[in-house]
Amino acid sequence: MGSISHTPKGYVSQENIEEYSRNGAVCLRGVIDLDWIERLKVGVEHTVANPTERGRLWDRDELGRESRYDSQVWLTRPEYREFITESPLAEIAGLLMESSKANFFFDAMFVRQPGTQFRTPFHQDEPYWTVEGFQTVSSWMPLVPVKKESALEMVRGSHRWNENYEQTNFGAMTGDSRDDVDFSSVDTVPFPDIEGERDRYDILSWDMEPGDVVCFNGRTIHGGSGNLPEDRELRVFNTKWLGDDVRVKFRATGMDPDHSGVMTEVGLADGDVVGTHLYPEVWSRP
Ligand SMILES: O=C(O)CCC(=O)C(=O)O
Repeated sequence: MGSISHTPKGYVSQENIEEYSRNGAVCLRGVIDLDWIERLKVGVEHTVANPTERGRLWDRDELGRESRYDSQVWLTRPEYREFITESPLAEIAGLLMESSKANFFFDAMFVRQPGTQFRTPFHQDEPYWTVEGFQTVSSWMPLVPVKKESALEMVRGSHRWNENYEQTNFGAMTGDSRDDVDFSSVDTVPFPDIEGERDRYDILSWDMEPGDVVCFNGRTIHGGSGNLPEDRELRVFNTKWLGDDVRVKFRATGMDPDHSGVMTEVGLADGDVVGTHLYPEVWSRP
Protein backbone atom coordinates (compact mmCIF):
# COMPACT_ATOMS: atom_id res chain seq x y z
CA MET A 1 0.00 0.00 0.00
CA GLY A 2 1.44 3.39 -0.99
CA SER A 3 1.59 5.88 1.82
CA ILE A 4 0.17 9.39 1.34
CA SER A 5 2.97 11.95 1.46
CA HIS A 6 2.02 15.48 0.65
CA THR A 7 2.23 18.98 2.00
CA PRO A 8 -0.05 19.17 5.05
CA LYS A 9 -3.41 20.60 4.00
CA GLY A 10 -4.13 22.72 7.04
CA TYR A 11 -6.32 20.34 9.02
CA VAL A 12 -3.96 20.78 11.97
CA SER A 13 -2.44 24.07 13.13
CA GLN A 14 0.71 24.57 15.19
CA GLU A 15 -1.62 25.56 18.08
CA ASN A 16 -3.44 22.20 17.75
CA ILE A 17 -0.09 20.36 17.89
CA GLU A 18 0.97 22.25 21.01
CA GLU A 19 -2.43 21.71 22.66
CA TYR A 20 -2.17 17.99 21.90
CA SER A 21 1.28 17.81 23.40
CA ARG A 22 0.25 19.77 26.51
CA ASN A 23 -3.25 18.35 27.20
CA GLY A 24 -3.00 14.89 25.62
CA ALA A 25 -6.21 15.66 23.70
CA VAL A 26 -7.54 18.12 21.15
CA CYS A 27 -10.90 18.58 19.44
CA LEU A 28 -10.55 19.33 15.72
CA ARG A 29 -13.61 20.89 14.11
CA GLY A 30 -15.00 19.94 10.69
CA VAL A 31 -11.88 18.11 9.49
CA ILE A 32 -13.73 15.09 8.09
CA ASP A 33 -15.92 15.57 5.06
CA LEU A 34 -19.58 14.65 5.57
CA ASP A 35 -19.39 12.25 2.59
CA TRP A 36 -17.04 10.10 4.68
CA ILE A 37 -19.45 10.22 7.62
CA GLU A 38 -22.33 9.07 5.41
CA ARG A 39 -20.25 6.18 4.04
CA LEU A 40 -19.16 5.13 7.54
CA LYS A 41 -22.77 5.19 8.73
CA VAL A 42 -23.58 2.60 6.05
CA GLY A 43 -20.69 0.45 7.32
CA VAL A 44 -21.72 0.79 10.96
CA GLU A 45 -25.37 -0.05 10.17
CA HIS A 46 -24.12 -3.23 8.53
CA THR A 47 -21.72 -4.12 11.35
CA VAL A 48 -24.35 -3.57 14.05
CA ALA A 49 -26.56 -6.10 12.25
CA ASN A 50 -23.59 -8.43 11.55
CA PRO A 51 -21.07 -8.11 14.38
CA THR A 52 -17.58 -9.49 13.77
CA GLU A 53 -16.04 -12.11 16.06
CA ARG A 54 -14.59 -9.18 17.98
CA GLY A 55 -18.06 -7.70 18.57
CA ARG A 56 -19.03 -7.42 22.25
CA LEU A 57 -22.08 -6.39 24.23
CA TRP A 58 -20.66 -3.93 26.77
CA ASP A 59 -23.91 -3.31 28.59
CA ARG A 60 -27.67 -3.91 28.45
CA ASP A 61 -29.62 -1.91 31.02
CA GLU A 62 -32.89 -2.81 32.74
CA LEU A 63 -34.82 -1.18 29.85
CA GLY A 64 -32.93 -3.30 27.31
CA ARG A 65 -30.84 -0.40 25.97
CA GLU A 66 -27.54 -1.70 24.65
CA SER A 67 -23.98 -0.42 24.38
CA ARG A 68 -21.96 -2.35 21.82
CA TYR A 69 -18.34 -2.48 20.77
CA ASP A 70 -16.68 -3.93 17.70
CA SER A 71 -13.13 -3.77 16.34
CA GLN A 72 -11.00 -4.50 13.27
CA VAL A 73 -14.08 -3.81 11.16
CA TRP A 74 -11.78 -2.31 8.50
CA LEU A 75 -10.98 -5.92 7.50
CA THR A 76 -14.66 -6.53 6.69
CA ARG A 77 -15.98 -3.56 4.67
CA PRO A 78 -14.66 -1.16 1.99
CA GLU A 79 -16.16 1.96 3.65
CA TYR A 80 -13.86 1.56 6.64
CA ARG A 81 -10.82 0.55 4.60
CA GLU A 82 -11.13 3.51 2.26
CA PHE A 83 -11.68 5.91 5.14
CA ILE A 84 -8.51 4.68 6.84
CA THR A 85 -6.32 4.84 3.74
CA GLU A 86 -7.75 7.92 2.01
CA SER A 87 -9.25 10.31 4.58
CA PRO A 88 -7.11 13.05 6.19
CA LEU A 89 -6.94 11.21 9.52
CA ALA A 90 -3.56 9.56 8.92
CA GLU A 91 -2.03 12.95 8.19
CA ILE A 92 -3.80 14.54 11.15
CA ALA A 93 -2.48 11.81 13.45
CA GLY A 94 1.06 12.03 12.05
CA LEU A 95 1.18 15.77 12.59
CA LEU A 96 -0.28 15.65 16.10
CA MET A 97 2.17 12.89 17.11
CA GLU A 98 5.03 14.99 15.65
CA SER A 99 6.06 11.82 13.87
CA SER A 100 7.70 11.22 10.50
CA LYS A 101 4.97 8.68 9.68
CA ALA A 102 1.62 7.33 10.79
CA ASN A 103 0.84 3.61 10.83
CA PHE A 104 -2.75 2.50 11.22
CA PHE A 105 -3.14 0.29 14.31
CA PHE A 106 -6.80 -0.76 14.63
CA ASP A 107 -10.34 0.58 14.69
CA ALA A 108 -12.98 0.52 17.40
CA MET A 109 -16.71 1.11 17.03
CA PHE A 110 -18.93 2.20 19.93
CA VAL A 111 -22.72 2.13 19.50
CA ARG A 112 -25.18 3.16 22.21
CA GLN A 113 -28.95 2.98 21.80
CA PRO A 114 -31.12 6.08 22.50
CA GLY A 115 -31.33 7.00 26.17
CA THR A 116 -28.42 4.76 27.21
CA GLN A 117 -26.81 5.97 30.41
CA PHE A 118 -23.96 3.43 30.48
CA ARG A 119 -20.59 5.14 30.84
CA THR A 120 -17.25 3.65 29.87
CA PRO A 121 -14.98 3.22 32.91
CA PHE A 122 -12.07 5.66 32.95
CA HIS A 123 -8.87 4.05 31.66
CA GLN A 124 -5.77 4.55 29.53
CA ASP A 125 -5.44 2.67 26.23
CA GLU A 126 -1.74 1.88 26.00
CA PRO A 127 -1.58 -0.55 28.97
CA TYR A 128 -3.98 -2.87 27.09
CA TRP A 129 -2.27 -2.61 23.73
CA THR A 130 0.15 -4.97 21.96
CA VAL A 131 2.47 -2.01 21.45
CA GLU A 132 4.31 0.54 23.58
CA GLY A 133 5.26 4.15 22.87
CA PHE A 134 4.35 7.79 23.45
CA GLN A 135 3.60 8.82 19.87
CA THR A 136 0.05 7.54 19.48
CA VAL A 137 -3.35 8.93 18.54
CA SER A 138 -6.85 7.60 19.15
CA SER A 139 -9.36 9.54 17.09
CA TRP A 140 -12.86 9.46 18.60
CA MET A 141 -15.23 10.47 15.84
CA PRO A 142 -19.00 10.57 16.43
CA LEU A 143 -21.12 9.96 13.31
CA VAL A 144 -24.07 11.81 14.88
CA PRO A 145 -24.25 15.04 16.92
CA VAL A 146 -23.34 14.55 20.57
CA LYS A 147 -23.54 16.91 23.53
CA LYS A 148 -20.57 17.49 25.80
CA GLU A 149 -22.22 15.58 28.67
CA SER A 150 -22.61 12.48 26.46
CA ALA A 151 -19.23 12.71 24.71
CA LEU A 152 -16.01 10.95 25.73
CA GLU A 153 -14.16 12.73 28.55
CA MET A 154 -10.39 13.20 28.88
CA VAL A 155 -8.36 14.10 31.94
CA ARG A 156 -6.19 17.01 30.84
CA GLY A 157 -2.45 16.31 30.94
CA SER A 158 -2.82 12.73 32.25
CA HIS A 159 -0.76 11.34 29.32
CA ARG A 160 2.32 12.62 31.17
CA TRP A 161 1.51 11.31 34.65
CA ASN A 162 3.88 8.40 34.20
CA GLU A 163 2.20 6.05 36.68
CA ASN A 164 1.51 2.36 36.26
CA TYR A 165 -2.18 2.27 37.19
CA GLU A 166 -4.32 -0.78 37.86
CA GLN A 167 -6.79 -0.46 34.99
CA THR A 168 -10.28 -1.90 34.58
CA ASN A 169 -10.47 -5.50 33.37
CA PHE A 170 -12.91 -5.17 30.45
CA GLY A 171 -13.11 -8.98 30.37
CA ALA A 172 -14.90 -8.87 33.72
CA MET A 173 -17.25 -6.21 32.28
CA THR A 174 -18.14 -8.15 29.12
CA GLY A 175 -18.02 -11.57 30.77
CA ASP A 176 -15.79 -12.70 27.89
CA SER A 177 -12.49 -14.22 28.98
CA ARG A 178 -10.90 -13.28 25.61
CA ASP A 179 -10.89 -9.67 26.86
CA ASP A 180 -9.29 -10.48 30.22
CA VAL A 181 -6.33 -8.33 31.19
CA ASP A 182 -5.16 -8.93 34.74
CA PHE A 183 -3.45 -5.79 36.01
CA SER A 184 -3.30 -7.18 39.55
CA SER A 185 -0.45 -9.47 38.40
CA VAL A 186 1.92 -6.53 37.81
CA ASP A 187 3.26 -3.74 39.97
CA THR A 188 0.55 -1.06 39.84
CA VAL A 189 -0.89 1.78 41.89
CA PRO A 190 -4.69 2.18 42.35
CA PHE A 191 -6.46 3.91 39.48
CA PRO A 192 -7.59 7.45 40.41
CA ASP A 193 -11.31 7.72 41.23
CA ILE A 194 -12.13 10.19 38.45
CA GLU A 195 -15.89 9.56 38.48
CA GLY A 196 -16.13 9.69 42.27
CA GLU A 197 -13.97 12.82 42.71
CA ARG A 198 -14.69 14.78 39.56
CA ASP A 199 -13.94 18.13 41.23
CA ARG A 200 -10.32 17.09 41.74
CA TYR A 201 -9.64 16.59 38.03
CA ASP A 202 -9.54 18.84 35.00
CA ILE A 203 -11.94 16.98 32.69
CA LEU A 204 -12.25 17.88 29.02
CA SER A 205 -15.14 17.11 26.66
CA TRP A 206 -16.83 18.93 23.82
CA ASP A 207 -20.20 19.33 22.07
CA MET A 208 -19.49 17.67 18.75
CA GLU A 209 -21.00 17.52 15.26
CA PRO A 210 -20.32 14.95 12.54
CA GLY A 211 -16.98 15.90 10.96
CA ASP A 212 -15.42 16.83 14.33
CA VAL A 213 -12.79 14.51 15.86
CA VAL A 214 -11.32 14.32 19.34
CA CYS A 215 -7.75 13.04 19.10
CA PHE A 216 -6.13 11.78 22.30
CA ASN A 217 -2.89 10.13 23.31
CA GLY A 218 -2.94 6.40 24.19
CA ARG A 219 -1.76 7.38 27.68
CA THR A 220 -4.53 9.96 28.29
CA ILE A 221 -7.06 8.89 30.91
CA HIS A 222 -10.49 8.88 29.27
CA GLY A 223 -13.95 7.46 29.82
CA GLY A 224 -17.58 8.44 30.27
CA SER A 225 -19.77 9.05 27.23
CA GLY A 226 -23.29 7.59 27.65
CA ASN A 227 -25.74 9.82 29.60
CA LEU A 228 -27.83 10.01 26.43
CA PRO A 229 -31.19 11.78 26.19
CA GLU A 230 -34.16 9.49 25.40
CA ASP A 231 -34.22 10.51 21.73
CA ARG A 232 -30.47 10.34 21.04
CA GLU A 233 -28.33 7.40 20.01
CA LEU A 234 -24.55 7.51 19.67
CA ARG A 235 -22.40 5.93 16.96
CA VAL A 236 -18.67 6.44 17.10
CA PHE A 237 -15.88 5.26 14.82
CA ASN A 238 -12.43 5.43 16.37
CA THR A 239 -9.17 4.80 14.52
CA LYS A 240 -5.86 4.34 16.35
CA TRP A 241 -2.54 5.50 14.92
CA LEU A 242 1.11 4.85 15.76
CA GLY A 243 4.19 7.03 15.30
CA ASP A 244 7.98 6.78 15.27
CA ASP A 245 8.72 5.66 18.83
CA VAL A 246 6.16 2.82 18.98
CA ARG A 247 7.36 -0.78 19.22
CA VAL A 248 5.63 -4.16 19.50
CA LYS A 249 5.11 -5.19 23.13
CA PHE A 250 3.65 -8.52 24.22
CA ARG A 251 2.40 -8.13 27.79
CA ALA A 252 2.28 -10.74 30.54
CA THR A 253 -0.98 -9.19 31.80
CA GLY A 254 -2.80 -10.18 28.59
CA MET A 255 -3.88 -7.65 25.97
CA ASP A 256 -7.15 -6.14 24.76
CA PRO A 257 -7.48 -6.23 21.83
CA ASP A 258 -4.87 -8.98 21.77
CA HIS A 259 -2.96 -8.71 18.48
CA SER A 260 -0.07 -10.93 19.63
CA GLY A 261 -1.32 -13.93 17.60
CA VAL A 262 -1.77 -12.08 14.29
CA MET A 263 1.42 -10.11 14.87
CA THR A 264 3.38 -13.31 15.34
CA GLU A 265 1.80 -14.76 12.19
CA VAL A 266 3.01 -11.79 10.10
CA GLY A 267 6.49 -12.00 11.65
CA LEU A 268 6.32 -9.21 14.23
CA ALA A 269 8.06 -9.86 17.55
CA ASP A 270 8.56 -7.97 20.82
CA GLY A 271 10.56 -4.78 20.22
CA ASP A 272 9.90 -4.58 16.45
CA VAL A 273 8.85 -1.45 14.62
CA VAL A 274 5.17 -1.90 13.78
CA GLY A 275 4.46 -2.48 10.08
CA THR A 276 3.27 -5.07 7.52
CA HIS A 277 -0.04 -5.00 5.64
CA LEU A 278 -1.92 -5.34 8.96
CA TYR A 279 -0.54 -2.05 10.32
CA PRO A 280 0.06 -0.07 7.13
CA GLU A 281 2.05 3.13 7.00
CA VAL A 282 -0.67 5.38 5.57
CA TRP A 283 1.11 8.75 5.84
CA SER A 284 4.70 9.91 5.80
CA ARG A 285 6.08 13.41 6.25
CA PRO A 286 7.16 14.99 2.97
O1 LIG B 1 -16.80 5.69 23.38
C1 LIG B 1 -16.61 5.07 24.42
O2 LIG B 1 -17.49 4.84 25.23
C2 LIG B 1 -15.24 4.53 24.75
C3 LIG B 1 -14.16 5.06 23.89
C4 LIG B 1 -12.82 4.58 24.24
O3 LIG B 1 -12.53 4.12 25.31
C5 LIG B 1 -11.79 4.70 23.22
O4 LIG B 1 -12.09 5.23 22.14
O5 LIG B 1 -10.63 4.27 23.47
